[in-house]
Amino acid sequence: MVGRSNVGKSSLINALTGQRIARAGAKPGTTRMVNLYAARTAAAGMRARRFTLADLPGYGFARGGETARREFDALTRSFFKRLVRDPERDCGPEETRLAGAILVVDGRHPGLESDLAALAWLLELGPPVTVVTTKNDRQSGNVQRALRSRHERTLERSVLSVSSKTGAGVSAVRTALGAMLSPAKPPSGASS
Ligand SMILES: Nc1nc2c(ncn2[C@@H]2O[C@H](COP(=O)(O)OP(=O)(O)O)[C@@H](O)[C@H]2O)c(=O)[nH]1
Ligand SMILES: [Mg+2]
Repeated sequence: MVGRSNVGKSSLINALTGQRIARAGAKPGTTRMVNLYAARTAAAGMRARRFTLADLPGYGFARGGETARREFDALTRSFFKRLVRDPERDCGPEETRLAGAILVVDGRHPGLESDLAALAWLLELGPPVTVVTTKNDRQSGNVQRALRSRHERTLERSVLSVSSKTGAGVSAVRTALGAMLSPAKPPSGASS
C-alpha cells in the first residue's frame, strides 16, 4: 500500500479487512515505519490465500516534486527492491513473492506530481499496480466522475474509486487484490 501521507492508506486497510487494525488519522508525515499485516482472502467458494499487507510510510508530505521523489525513494525503494531483486535469496524459509502494489491517491487531486512519479517508479519496478482513489465520499457523483476521468487521463490507466468511510467501491479493491494474489494462469501451450 503506497501513497502520499494522509491519503487514506491505513483507512483503506481497515475498510478492506473490515477491522480496525491499522492506525488511521495519525499526524501526517509522522509514520516512519512499514506496518505489516497478516491477512487472508475470503471469497466464497475460493481457496483462502494468506498474504501480507504492507502499509508503507507516506511520501510527499514535504511537498515539492524533487523532495517528494527523494523521500519516496529512500523510504520505499529498499522495501520493494528486497522483494523484487532476488526473491530466492532475500526471503526467509517460507516462499515470499511480491504480488503487487496498490497505489492510493486522493480522489480530489488528480495529476499530483508525486503520485505520477510514484506510479512511474512502481511500473518500472515491474509488479502489477492497482491505483485506488480515496475520499470519494467528499464529492457529489458528477464531480466524482469528472475527477475520476482526470485521474485516468493523467495516470494513463484505469483507477478504482472508493470511500473507506462509506465502504463504496471497497469490494472492487478486494477483487483486484484477489487477482494480484492469484494471477490468471498463462494460456495452455505457453511455455512455463
Ligand atoms: N471522508 C473520508 N475520509 C477519509 C477516507 N479515507 C481516509 N480518510 C481520513 O483521512 C485521514 C487520513 O487517513 P489515513 O488512513 O490515516 O491516511 P494514511 O496516512 O495514508 O494512512 C483520516 O482522518 C481519515 O479518517 C475516506 O474515504 N473518506
Ligand atoms: Mg497510515
